[in-house]
Amino acid sequence: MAERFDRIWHNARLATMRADRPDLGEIEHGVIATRGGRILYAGAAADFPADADAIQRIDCEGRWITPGLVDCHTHLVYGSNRAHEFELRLKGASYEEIARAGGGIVSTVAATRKASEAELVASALPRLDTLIGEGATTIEIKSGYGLDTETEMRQLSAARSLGRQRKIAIRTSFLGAHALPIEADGDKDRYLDRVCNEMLPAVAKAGLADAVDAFMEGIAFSAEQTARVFGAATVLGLPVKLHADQLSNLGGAALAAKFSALSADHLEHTDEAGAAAMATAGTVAVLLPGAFYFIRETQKPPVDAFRKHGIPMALATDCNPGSSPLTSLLLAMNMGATLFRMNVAECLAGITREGARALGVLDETGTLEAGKWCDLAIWDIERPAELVYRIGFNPLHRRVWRGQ
Ligand code: DI6
Ligand code: FE
Repeated sequence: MAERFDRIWHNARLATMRADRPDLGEIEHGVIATRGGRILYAGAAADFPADADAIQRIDCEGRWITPGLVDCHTHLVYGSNRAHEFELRLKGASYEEIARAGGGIVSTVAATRKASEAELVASALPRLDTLIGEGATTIEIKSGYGLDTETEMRQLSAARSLGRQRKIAIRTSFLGAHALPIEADGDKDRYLDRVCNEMLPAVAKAGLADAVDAFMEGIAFSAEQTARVFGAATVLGLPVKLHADQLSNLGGAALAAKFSALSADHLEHTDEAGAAAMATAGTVAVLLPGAFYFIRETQKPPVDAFRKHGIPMALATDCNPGSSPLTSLLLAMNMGATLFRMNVAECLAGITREGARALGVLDETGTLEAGKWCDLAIWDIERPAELVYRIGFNPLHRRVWRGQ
């Protein structure tokens, strides 16, 4: 008996984003068939039985289908916002000055500590729904606004809860080494003792983190301090990733590579040696043009060096209240193109295949391929470049998560 599919999308144009195909891996006359939430077929209509049986057949009327979008770097869960600091910056204060004056990350920490888990979930939902409204099917969410065991765990637990309240896959990262809490009184090493010996083991034991992140920067933690956190993560079997070389070059890319990090993120100040190390380690470069734009950086990440070394480039929102209050992957692509000169294929791969790679979930999602989850974004567009070219326009027709 011929197999029966749950659903078949036909009369579609596919941007499969397969790594083994050039450009977008386009298929002009395409079909996708799903069963049990997985893609069983994504390819040319000519190679698919015209009379295949399905519970539901959907005529896409020539619309484009891409993989569901992946936002591989967000700080989506936090208390309050920092619009008042934005006003200060408009009067001339810099992001680093505000941070050094006790504002910045630690002001969000104070608000996050005051918020209950239900409040954190409620305030994050509109941001999550905005991402979902553009076709996101997988997003990463970091902690890092608690800086004590209880609040870090509450943030991560809120992130997991978001994944139960919406049809989306959530990957969490523990970012205890994000900033120094006020009560640490300037003693970074003693705070990191707590991160490594208390917070990280508690988070790991509760199964609240899929990865461990750190902020390596003059206003945050040094290479040596970051290495301690990564060492502790490695002992617990958790993969690492790094906020690297965002405001200065402290060798973050190379350190991330040394620990075989899934990704190194930001990278505005990364040099050739850092890029070469990432290439050898297979570390993904996650570019965050929203933060570059919002804090009015001028030094761009070395996209040409990443291309030369064959380093996969992802794009993400970095959604956070201080340096990137951005909830649009479509706008992140436009900025990746306009500010960083990434091409259309790189931008689209950045929020699909390479975002999935940066989260270590490329075998599950990120391209249209048999065996993966059936995560789709169906678009009312004539050509894929429209997704990158428009500013503030959302042509999503339908989003499909795990076949539904
Ligand atoms: N780098 C960033 O851009 C964000 N965190 C980080 O490590 C900023 C977070 C904030 O300002 O609240
Ligand atoms: Fe970030």
